[in-house]
Amino acid sequence: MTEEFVRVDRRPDHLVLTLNRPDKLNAFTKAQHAQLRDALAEARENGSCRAVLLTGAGRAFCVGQDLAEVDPRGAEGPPSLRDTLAHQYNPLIRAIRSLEKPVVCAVNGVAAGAGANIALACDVVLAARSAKFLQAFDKIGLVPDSGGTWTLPRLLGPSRALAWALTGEPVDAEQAAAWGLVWKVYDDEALLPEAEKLTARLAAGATAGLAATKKAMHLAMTQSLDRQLDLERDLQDELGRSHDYLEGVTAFMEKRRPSFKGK
Ligand code: T3D
Repeated sequence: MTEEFVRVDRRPDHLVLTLNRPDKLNAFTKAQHAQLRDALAEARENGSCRAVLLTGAGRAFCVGQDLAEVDPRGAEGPPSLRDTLAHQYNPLIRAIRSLEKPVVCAVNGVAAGAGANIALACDVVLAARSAKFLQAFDKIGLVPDSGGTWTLPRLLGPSRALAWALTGEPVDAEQAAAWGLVWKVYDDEALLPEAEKLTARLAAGATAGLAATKKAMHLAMTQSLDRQLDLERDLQDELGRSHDYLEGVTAFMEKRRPSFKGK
């Protein structure tokens, strides 16, 4: 039987994906990457899935690359990190960013290296009070990857982002929230129930509107106000003809809760 390095729990309208190599703090291997890619493809293709929750099993969220798998001391010399990024980390970040459904990340413990930057690529990041974030790339002579050099200056500003990456200092959950890296911090035992609640709420939302919001916010990082105003006009034009817009306005007028279909 194939080992389950990513546990997939299928709820009626969302998926809960749990990185599942707790004895190695959920460090990424090729096999774990492949399973996460498959799970995200399922999330993309399955119309009844309207949100995703990503978390980790055990005391860590994820400590990035499994360094034993890419050990440069092996007989064949250093592995091609170009290939690792091109075939594993970059497609993963692109899959999270381009998914037209909200991705919630529940950072249940330490998030290091690519593990930190994968968490920060998600749409809503929640953290356990005991969680900590560290870039860790400085310790092994690499550059922050998994989108870190793009995401961190945007989230933190260039000065703080650079100092964090250069020093490799851990940032605890409260500090991460104060810096705007995470949305909310919960006591450890409350994190998963709260993350499940939020994911279910998002899954019941107006999915097309949420997807358009995600797209617009990401594009805003690289576009002028003029282009962004045009984009908002175009998205609103399309969404204004959707079932969920009609339902949302009707529910408001009728003073009841809307029943969105995600269309
Ligand atoms: O392919 C490429 O390299 C390019 C892509 C790079 C992407 C990256 O993510 S590079 C960054 C890789 N990550 C790291 O450098 C983090 C390394 N880990 C640590 O610094 C520490 O483990 C932590 C500070 C995160 C946590 O420390 P602590 O004391 O809580 O736990 P620990 O005792 O160090 O680790 C527990 C176990 O997990 C241990 O295994 P053992 O000895 O009990 O069998 C440890 O070896 C293992 N582990 C932790 N991190 C990794 C790992 N095993 C493989 N790879 C790891 N990254």
